[in-house]
Amino acid sequence: NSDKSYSRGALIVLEGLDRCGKTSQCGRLLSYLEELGHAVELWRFPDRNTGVGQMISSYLANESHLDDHAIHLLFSANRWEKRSLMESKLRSGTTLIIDRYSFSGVAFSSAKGLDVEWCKAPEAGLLAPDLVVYLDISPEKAAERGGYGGERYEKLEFQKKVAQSYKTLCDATWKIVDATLSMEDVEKQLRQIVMDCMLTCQKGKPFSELWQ
Ligand code: 2DT
Repeated sequence: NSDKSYSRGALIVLEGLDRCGKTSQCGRLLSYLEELGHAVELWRFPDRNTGVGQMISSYLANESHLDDHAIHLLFSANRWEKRSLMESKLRSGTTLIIDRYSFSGVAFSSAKGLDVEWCKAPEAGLLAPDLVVYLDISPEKAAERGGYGGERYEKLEFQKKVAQSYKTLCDATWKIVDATLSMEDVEKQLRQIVMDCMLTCQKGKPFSELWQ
């Protein structure tokens, strides 16, 4: 039993507002860990490649309309369809870097006015991350970076609400990194935090599930 969890991979989640630099940092982290010879994969949610993911993608592109509850459950289903693969990867020693997870699910849907507890319920039983890094930037600063695409949620007024929702979700276990620092400084901090977490997991930290 303890043998199995020995040297398992780490489940690392990056969260933050649109334009916080999350996706670039995920890519940089992936290259760094690969160069060090670690088994590592970069995943993202929504995973637009599955059937459910395609429904989500067309919703985000404003090509379809769905009830707020219905789309929330699709985002959750999109994580559930990857759950068993996620667990087997981690058990086999692969570290997963995940660009958005259940916290995005709850932050974005509750920003629309859905009840937080209702939003959390379908996430219960998914694997809990070993590390959540929040790349912290104000919605105003993020908007100044430009490059909001045309997707449904990429508007300053809505991002302000999402920022509030993230604040209520954030707990003492989250690592907050100042996303307004230079790319290099953010990267440096991220590497340190991630290496610490990977070491803990290698030593046999048990898996746990959302949502406690
Ligand atoms: P990107 O593909 O640009 O990251 O944005 N979202 C994401 C939700 O509303 N619920 C979720 O569960 C997840 C994972 C955040 C996708 C958009 O979808 C939002 C931005």
